[in-house]
Amino acid sequence: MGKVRRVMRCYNCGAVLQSMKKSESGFIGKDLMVEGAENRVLYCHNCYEKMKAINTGMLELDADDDILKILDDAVATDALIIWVVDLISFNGTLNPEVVKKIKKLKIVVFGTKLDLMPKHTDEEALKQFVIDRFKEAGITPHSVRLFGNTENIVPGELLEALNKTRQGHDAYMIGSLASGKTSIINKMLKGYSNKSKRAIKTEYYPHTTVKVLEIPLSNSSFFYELPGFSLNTSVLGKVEKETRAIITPRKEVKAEKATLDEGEAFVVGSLAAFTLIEGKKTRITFYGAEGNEFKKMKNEKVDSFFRENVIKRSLRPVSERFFSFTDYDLFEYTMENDGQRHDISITGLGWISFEAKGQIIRVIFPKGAALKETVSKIKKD
Ligand SMILES: Nc1nc2c(ncn2[C@@H]2O[C@H](COP(=O)(O)OP(=O)(O)OP(=O)(O)O)[C@@H](O)[C@H]2O)c(=O)[nH]1
Ligand SMILES: [Mg+2]
Repeated sequence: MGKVRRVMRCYNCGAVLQSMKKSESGFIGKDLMVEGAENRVLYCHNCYEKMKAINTGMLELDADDDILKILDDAVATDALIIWVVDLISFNGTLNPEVVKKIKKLKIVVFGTKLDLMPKHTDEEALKQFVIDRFKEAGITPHSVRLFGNTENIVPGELLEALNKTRQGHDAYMIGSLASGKTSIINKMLKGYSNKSKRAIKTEYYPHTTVKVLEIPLSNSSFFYELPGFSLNTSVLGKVEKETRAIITPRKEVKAEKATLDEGEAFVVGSLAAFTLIEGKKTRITFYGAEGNEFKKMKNEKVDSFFRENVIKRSLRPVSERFFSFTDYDLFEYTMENDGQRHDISITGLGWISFEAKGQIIRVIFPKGAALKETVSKIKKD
């Protein structure tokens, strides 16, 4: 009798997988077609490269060409850059094209929404985490400062610090949509009096179609707030308004603890699942908005649960845009065995934190959102 073998397809594009010709569709390295591979999720080389690029932040800038154009002026005048990042979810938002353009300039980083981070957050460690992410992206920040809604800033202090750092040069404030730029400017303006002949105004920036807030700092230097970068690598930019309201933290993020046995998945509404594919019992903590709801289930139930939950809506958050398995990305991390706490974060939704012990963790999440694994943002549980 002849031998039969299951023919496998790429999980993303459906091409029949083959290890013979790299130039043809469905190519996959021989080393991945090992015994047991039929029980794993496999991508062809092309799809894998494409997705890896998306998830390591190599996304094309959508409609942000105008921002790049404005930044040309910042580069030409050796301006100071103030890069505002939302501490809750900035992984995957450090756009490589922006980085490439401005990395030679002096860059100050402001981290916002500190009040939404867990109370036991170690601020110094968090600052270091921010510095490390910027360094990874190719930028060494001049300084990092963290802000929250609850703190009081002495009027004039921010402006004084800005003037000292910019040394007569213009300053450009950049950051993702809703990262908190305007909120910081409002704090900064508390100590501001306009001594120039120009007014504060919001105007179309020359030769672009975007409006920029312009604040005169002297007769010859200005502060600009640029429009926010699009949230195209964040779940926030991919779901409906009602769903966005559920996954946006309004107060301190909630820590949800769970213990996973091998083969168990921790599901966040119909938007994400973290599965312990291989490894010893693992305690995880999920950090995210209070509106999220969770469930533990067997790994093989996840796909059908997502589909049904979009109709039943028994577990929030739910998005009409995500229900079939083709709407999600699927990645597996083989963790280090360093005994340190690590995070896997889905930009705009939240992150899990756990001790790395060589586990294999599978993550299902909205297609196109950034996924990132790092050492923990907050060291303690
Ligand atoms: N809890 C908290 N909320 C903040 C903080 N900073 C900003 N926000 C909120 O985040 C949202 C966006 O803030 P903005 O200051 O408008 O953000 P932006 O970067 O100017 O947004 P765009 O100009 O649209 O790109 C608002 O709802 C703010 O109230 C913060 O430190 N803590
Ligand atoms: Mg703004």
